Amino acid sequence: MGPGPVVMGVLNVTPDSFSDGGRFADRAAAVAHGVDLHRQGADLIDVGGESTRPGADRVDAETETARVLPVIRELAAAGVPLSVDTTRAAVAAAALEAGAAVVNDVSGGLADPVMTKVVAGAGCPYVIMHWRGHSRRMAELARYGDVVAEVRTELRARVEEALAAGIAADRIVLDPGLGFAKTAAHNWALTQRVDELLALGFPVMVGASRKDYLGRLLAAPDSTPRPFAGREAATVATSVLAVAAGVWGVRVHDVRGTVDALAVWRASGRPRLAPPR
Ligand code: PMM
Repeated sequence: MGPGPVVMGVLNVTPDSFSDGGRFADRAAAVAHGVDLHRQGADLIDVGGESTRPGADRVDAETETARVLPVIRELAAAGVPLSVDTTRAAVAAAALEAGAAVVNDVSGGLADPVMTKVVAGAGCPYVIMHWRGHSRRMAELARYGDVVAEVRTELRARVEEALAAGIAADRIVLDPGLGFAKTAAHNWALTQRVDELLALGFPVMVGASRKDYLGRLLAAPDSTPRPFAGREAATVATSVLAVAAGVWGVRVHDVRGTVDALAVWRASGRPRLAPPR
């Protein structure tokens, strides 16, 4: 894994993802958008075929595979580096076969007991995100004493399982899973104290892009959350602050804004944020 920062561009091939659902459900549009994000400077395009927005129902494995495989095949043929955003081992295996290079598992191996074996067999990088349950019941699982300590402990348990399955330590990336069984306050605590997750000794990736807690931060005076389209500047700020705090990668919809902001960060001498005291 390179030193980072790595920009992962989001490509949801779904009718219902929370901010771009439906836009790239058509294969040609999805492929064109993936190529575009790569040209804008994304290091990796993250192709997902199942919405994980809070409350979403699951799709079956066949539907998920049928959504992502043709897009992965075409983008891989065009030389675009890819990750597959899936919790299913069968989808991950098919995606790797079709040309994906990285598995991004929002369940960190919890949703499918075969996932870590597939990743171990492939020898590919594995993004282990913190997760407590499928989207339908995510809200009720957002209960913590100390969210950062609990996320760290739960991520460490996922790492142990991944290592036991044969995944090499240098293939593992951790992600706090902003918005997944987390309230806005939980998300802010995790971004403020990300150094405690970095202390686990693995590269950390953060996906704040367009998420609800940013919409709430920027809410109108009557408390109406800012719509998705108005959350880009806040997303870019969050990503740059995360990188300055030592995060290795960011997962974003607006690649150009993030790449530009990271160019400024680099040209400024890669300033680092000190951990909170
Ligand atoms: N968030 C979403 C989907 N996949 N993967 C990782 N590693 N981290 C995230 O925070 C994450 C993810 C949900 O957002 P989307 O619906 O915009 O894809």
